[in-house]
Amino acid sequence: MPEATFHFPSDFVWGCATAAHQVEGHNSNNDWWAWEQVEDHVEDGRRSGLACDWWARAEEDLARAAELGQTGHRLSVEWSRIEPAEGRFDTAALDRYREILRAARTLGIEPLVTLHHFTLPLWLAEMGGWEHPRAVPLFDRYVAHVVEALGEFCDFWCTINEPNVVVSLGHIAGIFPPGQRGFGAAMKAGRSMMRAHAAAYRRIHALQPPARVGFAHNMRILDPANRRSPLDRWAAGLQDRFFNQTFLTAVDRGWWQLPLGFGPALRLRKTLDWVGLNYYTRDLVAFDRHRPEEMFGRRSHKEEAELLDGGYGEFYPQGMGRCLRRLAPLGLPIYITENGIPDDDDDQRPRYLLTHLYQVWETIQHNYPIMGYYHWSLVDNFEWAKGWTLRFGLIEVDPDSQARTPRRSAYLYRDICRANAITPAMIDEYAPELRAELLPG
Ligand code: IFM
Repeated sequence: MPEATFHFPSDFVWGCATAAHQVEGHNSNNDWWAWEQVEDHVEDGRRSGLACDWWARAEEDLARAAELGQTGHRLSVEWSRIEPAEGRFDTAALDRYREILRAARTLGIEPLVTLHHFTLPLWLAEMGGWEHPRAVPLFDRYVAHVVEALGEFCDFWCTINEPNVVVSLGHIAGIFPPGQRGFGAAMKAGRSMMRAHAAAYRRIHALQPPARVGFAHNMRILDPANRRSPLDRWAAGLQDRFFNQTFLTAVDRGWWQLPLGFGPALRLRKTLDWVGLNYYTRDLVAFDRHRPEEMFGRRSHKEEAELLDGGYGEFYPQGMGRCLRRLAPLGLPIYITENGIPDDDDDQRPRYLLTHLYQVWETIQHNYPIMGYYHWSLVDNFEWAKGWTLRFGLIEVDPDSQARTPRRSAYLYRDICRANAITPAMIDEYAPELRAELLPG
């Protein structure tokens, strides 16, 4: 009997994801650039600097992606370049994005454009960022300019990347700008981001009726450290509801539902054509009454668990399937808008790719509408508060020399994209230790 080959649907999109501030270089007019200049804000003390020099060389890396068999690319546009001062729009910046998107199309790559990926223009950050009462109309106006300028090359939009991460790390943990530590402001910022999402959704459809608009939601598996402990289950449930559910409930039901109760109804329903999943890892949560600021939960991992580099979490492919199944009741097409691993020496990534994509394939067999997969990331890039310590690229980048070296998993991913399948030969070549798990019998 021939061995199983795991085929994906014929119109499945294969690509990678990047974000403007992490790859473009010299985005010096936003809140992240200002944040990086302060000692101790970035782990290795290094800054985004020239990043991957995409403002000059995006096309070169997109050509590499096309050679590697990719048919889609998720990138973001930088608000602070497009609107460097309130109400002043820079047509040269928009023209540069037009050039990049045109090049992607010419290479056979369909762009998915994110309108906000973590960074705010400095002028808006100085006014109070997402908490400012005019943040939503200002975002709406910026989105209108982008769609008018780029709509010729793009009708596939992601409004906001990971609002739950912005709120958790920027407004509660204080390790991303604006560096706050408190729930009140966090809830206000989160609500404002979801209202901005809804305004953008409506604006884009008004300007470009056939557009497909969604947002990218980061989901992390948060399981109780001890399933038999009611307190661990309670703390894990609380963290899970806040991180994984609040923002989904907002767009699904229109409720801004706080972790311990209900918030106001917002006009958010029916503002998604698709939903994006950014999945990476899992944590275990134990009750800790000394951590009210972390919803009484302490994160850990099992001693025997395989961990990812730099304390990024646990190698946990089943989480991909669990998150996809959790998104299914929304009844929307699902794209995996990010999934990847920090792995400088590429010793885990081939296995990570194969096991996570196997989960995607398996979920598709149950008729879940999963339409595409964007690996994070095409190239190593500036990893926010972790600086250059975490390397997520299929292609290694030396930020000093700008030299590119594809890692072995770039070729594995190429083979998967070209075959639109995972084959036994790929498993044998790139991760033979998975044979028993993926090809039993
Ligand atoms: O690099 C980030 C990206 O900007 C948002 N999602 C998670 C990635 C890896 O940490």
